[in-house]
This record gives sequence, structure tokens and C-alpha cells, in this order.
Amino acid sequence: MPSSRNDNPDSIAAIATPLGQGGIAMIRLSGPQSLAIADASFRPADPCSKPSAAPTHTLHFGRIIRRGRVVDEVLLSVMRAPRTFTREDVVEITCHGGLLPAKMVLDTLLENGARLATPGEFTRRAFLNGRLDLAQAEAVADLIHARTELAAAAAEEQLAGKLSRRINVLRDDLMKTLAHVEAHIDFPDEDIAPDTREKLLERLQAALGFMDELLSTASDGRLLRRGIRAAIMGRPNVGKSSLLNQLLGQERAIVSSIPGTTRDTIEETASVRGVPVVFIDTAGLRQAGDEIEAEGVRRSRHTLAAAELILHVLDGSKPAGEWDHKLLTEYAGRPRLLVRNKADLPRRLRLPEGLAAIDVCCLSGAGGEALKDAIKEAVWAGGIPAEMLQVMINSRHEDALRRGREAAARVLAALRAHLGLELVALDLRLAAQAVGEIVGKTTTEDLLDSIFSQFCLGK
Ligand SMILES: Nc1nc2c(ncn2[C@@H]2O[C@H](COP(=O)(O)OP(=O)(O)OP(=O)(O)O)[C@@H](O)[C@H]2O)c(=O)[nH]1
Ligand SMILES: [Mg+2]
Repeated sequence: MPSSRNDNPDSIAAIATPLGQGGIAMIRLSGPQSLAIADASFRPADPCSKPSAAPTHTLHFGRIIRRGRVVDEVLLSVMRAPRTFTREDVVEITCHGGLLPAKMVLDTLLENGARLATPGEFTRRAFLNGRLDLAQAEAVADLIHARTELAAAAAEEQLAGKLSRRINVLRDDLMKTLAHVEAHIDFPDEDIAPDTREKLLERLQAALGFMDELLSTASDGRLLRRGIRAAIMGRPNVGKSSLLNQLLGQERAIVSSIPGTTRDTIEETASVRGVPVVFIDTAGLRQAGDEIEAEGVRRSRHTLAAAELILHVLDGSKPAGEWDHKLLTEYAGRPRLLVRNKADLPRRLRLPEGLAAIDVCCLSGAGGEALKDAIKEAVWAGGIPAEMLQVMINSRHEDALRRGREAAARVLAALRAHLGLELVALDLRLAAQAVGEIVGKTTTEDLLDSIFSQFCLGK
């Protein structure tokens, strides 16, 4: 069970759609007074369909009235507990888009007794009321922030409870072992029978193996959630901005035959075989001609230092110059791909022994797909099997699992060495607790605050 429950909650309201102009906006209201607050704010077109008298999961047309004046024409939906996102009475009001109508509807609800929701508070209530566990609640945020279809698919699996189910099995297993060990503590004369000990060891071994399997998904999970940063680097005029545009499939950066065109860094995200990649176009590296270019070069260096992958672009139609060699040596130790551009022109570039490049032509787009494969291969060798997608853990899960694994490994060693069972029980309890944190069986207010504060308002 979650550690804190909402025994007498107030009713909360927030605008759930992004702020700005749009076709419609939606205001969400949740809590025990939702229907009463809706009654006070809403005048139904059909006088019989007062929200508090309406059946659950029904939609009503009418007006929001504030201090006797019409605020907006709206559609209001009534959803009664417990079949709602928060498991409380929920009212959703759809009004005309644009900041003002939505804000005035919200103000009306606040004046009639609702409190403004904090970020993620609806999802927090869904968690506290047992509608979602903690891993599922995090999946809601992952889904909202997903930048590729693959990331969204992973979030959907987590939301559906695939990870949670396995974590619960693991925790139950540890608890069963604990019960066994504790039973023997109560009868201090008897040691654990050899065959029982064998069984316990086997079960623990399996639990450790499973934890390792989950832990191995952490780096891919991180990749899917936040993607990687790939900086496009090279001498001026080699076609860096052209390459950025080609990878994005849009004319994002200015391309010109004048060396030193790009002054500032430009970044944009694209999906490369399912991985979100933030491509960063940088100013060409050379002895800067003026103050602005010097600042551009400084920014390029800064970006390059932080990038997880470097796409080093070279002009295939020109012999390698001093700067090419300089950059080839300078970034030799970093994860990088060499991209030989201008494949449509006669090749004059000779690469130093042992270096291989991918040939592309940014004018025709030739070589683009091979480059994307190489990028994917560089960051994500092997790809992600479908069953792994179901249990892609995040860094919080990783931390909890590591602690759980350490404790379980101590248990294994202690059992093998016939050490005292009290100590074994203590570590088993620690392991089960750490694993339980993932789904929120054990939580603290601070942990919940840190998770839900990352959500948007109205979610
Ligand atoms: N023939 C040929 N020209 C290309 C190709 N790719 C880019 N160019 C040309 O090369 C010139 C420089 O391209 P940019 O993309 O602006 O080069 P850059 O590396 O961003 O240059 P800076 O921003 O000045 O550092 C432009 O005139 C492009 O049209 C290519 O594949 N073949
Ligand atoms: Mg450029």
C-alpha cells in the first residue's frame, strides 16, 4: 500500500491543455466537491441536467456563469468515482481555445471552492488512490515527453503495468524467502535443512539473475527517454548545415557557399531508427575572421565537449588541409563518425591510414540512409528486442534495483557461509524494500514530490 493516503482531500482544478491559442481548451476538476462546484459554475442548456444529478460518464452542453455573466459556452462531462483517472469525482470542461476563456472558466471554479492543482497532482491522486502504481505514474510522464514512436511504445508498456507485474513477482519472491528465514529464527535450535537451504539459494540466485536482466535495460531506457546529442563538426563550407537539413528532412539551417555561414549553434531533434537524436550544427572550425565568428567557434568547442557522438564532416572534393588533420587527431579518442560529403564531385580527399568514412551527397541525399544506420549502430548496437521494450527501467528504478541487488547478494553469501539468520533476514528485508520502491510500495513524501513535480500542470 502507498505510504500516504488522501483521507479528506480538497477538490483541485487546472487547465489541462497547453496554454496558447487553439481550437479548444480543457479544464479538469477532481475531488469530492467536484459536482457541487460544477453545479455552482455551470448553467446547463437542459435545466434537468445539473452536474450533481447527472449519471456518470455523460456529456452536457451549457454555459459557465461567473458573477451573473456568461464566461463561455462549454461541454461538461461528469465522471463519478471510482471509474475515473483519479478515482475521485471528476468533471472536465471543454471551452473555446485561447488563454482567456480557459483562464476565466478556471477562475470560476476556484471562486466556487476548488483549489489550483500543483503539477502532476491529478496523477499523484491516481497513485494515492491505487489507480496506478508509481512505475505506471512515471510512464504517464514518459508518454507525454516521448519524442519517438519507440519511446512512446515503451511508455505504453510500462503504463499497462508490464514492468510493475515483474517487479511485484520479484518482491513476492523475496518476501517468501524472508518468511522462510524468519520461521527458522523463531526456532533457534534447528538450522535450515540442507534441501530447504538449496531451494532458498536457488530462488535467490534466480532473483539476482532477474535483477541483472532488468539492470541491463537501464542504458537503453536512458537512451530512449532522453536520446543522445550528436554534434556536426568540421571545417567551414564542408556541408555541415546541409547535412543537418538532410538529416532533419527540412531546411532548418542556412546553407551558402560562403565559408563561415553558421555562426551560432542550431539544434533540432530527429528520430533515427527510433532513437531520439538531437543534432547540433556548429560553426565551422578555423582561425576566426571576426569577433562573431570567434564566439561561434567558442560555442562549437563547448558543444563538441558535451556531445555523445560527433559527426565529423569532410569535403570529399578537396585534399585534406591542415585543419582537417588537426580535427582528425583532436577528436580521435571520442565516439565519432567520419562523413565524407560532396560525393557527386570527383574525390580528392585521402583519409589517413586506418580511417573509414561514410560517403554522402547532401545535394541529392545519397548516403543518408547508410549514415542513419551507422548512427544507430554507434549508439545502439543490436537494437532493442520487443520483450526488452516492456521493461525499460529509468534511473530511479536503476538506483533502487542496485540497492536491492547488493542486499540480495549479501544474503546469498551469508546463507552459503552459514552465517546468522538475523543478518540474512535484515538484508532480505532491505532487498524487498528497495525493489518495492519501484512500484511505490514504500515511498516518502520527498520522493513523490520529486517525481510528480516533473509533470505538467493539469496532469
Ligand atoms: N557539390 C556539392 N555541394 C554541396 C554538397 N553539400 C553541400 N554543398 C555546398 O557546399 C556549400 C557549403 O554548405 P554548408 O552546408 O553551408 O556548409 P557548412 O559546413 O555548414 O559551412 P559553414 O556554416 O560556413 O561552416 C554550399 O554551397 C552547399 O550547397 C554536396 O553534397 N555536393
Ligand atoms: Mg553551416
